[in-house]
Amino acid sequence: MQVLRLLPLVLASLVLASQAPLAPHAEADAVDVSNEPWTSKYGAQTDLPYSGPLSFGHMPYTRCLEDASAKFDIAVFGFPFDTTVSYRPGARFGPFGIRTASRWVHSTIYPLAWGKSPSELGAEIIDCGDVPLTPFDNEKALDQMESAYTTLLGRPVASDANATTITARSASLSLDGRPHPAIVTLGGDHTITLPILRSLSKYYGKISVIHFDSHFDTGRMGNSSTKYERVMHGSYFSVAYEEGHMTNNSIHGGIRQKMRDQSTIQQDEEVGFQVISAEDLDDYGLETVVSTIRSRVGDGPVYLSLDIDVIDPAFAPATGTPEAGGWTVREMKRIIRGLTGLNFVGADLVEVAPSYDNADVTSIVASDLVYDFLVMMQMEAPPPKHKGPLWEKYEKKA
Ligand SMILES: [Mn+2]
Repeated sequence: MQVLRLLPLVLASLVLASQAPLAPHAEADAVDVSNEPWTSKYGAQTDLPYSGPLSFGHMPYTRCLEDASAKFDIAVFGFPFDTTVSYRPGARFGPFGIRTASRWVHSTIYPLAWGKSPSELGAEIIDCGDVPLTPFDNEKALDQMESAYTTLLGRPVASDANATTITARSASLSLDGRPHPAIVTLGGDHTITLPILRSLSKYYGKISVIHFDSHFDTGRMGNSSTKYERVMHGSYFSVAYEEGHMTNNSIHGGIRQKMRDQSTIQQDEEVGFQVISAEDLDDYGLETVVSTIRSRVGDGPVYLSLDIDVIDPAFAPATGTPEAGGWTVREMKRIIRGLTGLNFVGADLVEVAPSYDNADVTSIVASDLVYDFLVMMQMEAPPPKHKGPLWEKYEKKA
């Protein structure tokens, strides 16, 4: 048996030995590629939008937990975790799905609405890869997420404290007065926000949360629950609040879940939230929604958490607990633009479960919203309106 098992290795070494005199590639350093057929004719081996290794928006990819050589001000970080969901599983494939769709949102190009791309606003942004989270033990996985997040938060930033909006903001808000990287996390089910808030509060104290979701996520599990049954993707905010990581100034947007009774709202208020419902956007308009969110969270450290199910399932069906009657992608993007300039210290986009998708539509939406986060977190104020013929006619002052 032993011999049979070793046979392929023996054969391979025989092949290698017989080729040894013919293998000049040990001297690859000496090869001048400029004279080779490809480079002399076509130049660099560039990646096309649909080719190359998988990183968010074609940004540099480093496994940051094991390699501290690449410095960054903002990191994209994957938490492939979905073992605390109440309905459809599959969000462990969210980081993969979002990165795959992000091939088209290259970080060096920009839309009219922003006028700037993520990579031209000063901050060094890289994709730090995914955290290898156990799918077999939630207590351990939560600790792995907190350890990984705290590791990146503790890394020195790439830019001087005053050189970029993101580092200046971090230095002014952090308890130690030093700038710390901002992390945009790709979920994962929504429970990932709990270890993130545990980690952030160590660096910034209590955090106010802007939470876009069709669900409150401030539920409480019953008294017969075990310690880790209490932590699931509809209860983690209550756990985070009770542990002291959150202020009393958090706010939800896009809520439309069905409730049993008013105790849901009461419990929600007890852990520091106000509610902007999905329909409030129709009744009060975009500007009022934005100004209400801005004044609610104020000047302290703010965390942005977006469950893709805040978007109507017509646009984002691939998620664990879809709810009809949500915001459009364009409405969501405009609200996010309106929040520019708040003191964001981190953000996540969660609950993308690509196996329920059609034509990658949900992952495309998610990757575009992450792109928006990367611009929004770097700018000081919402971008002005597009100055086209409509602006000329209706807004331009004589
Ligand atoms: Mn939700």
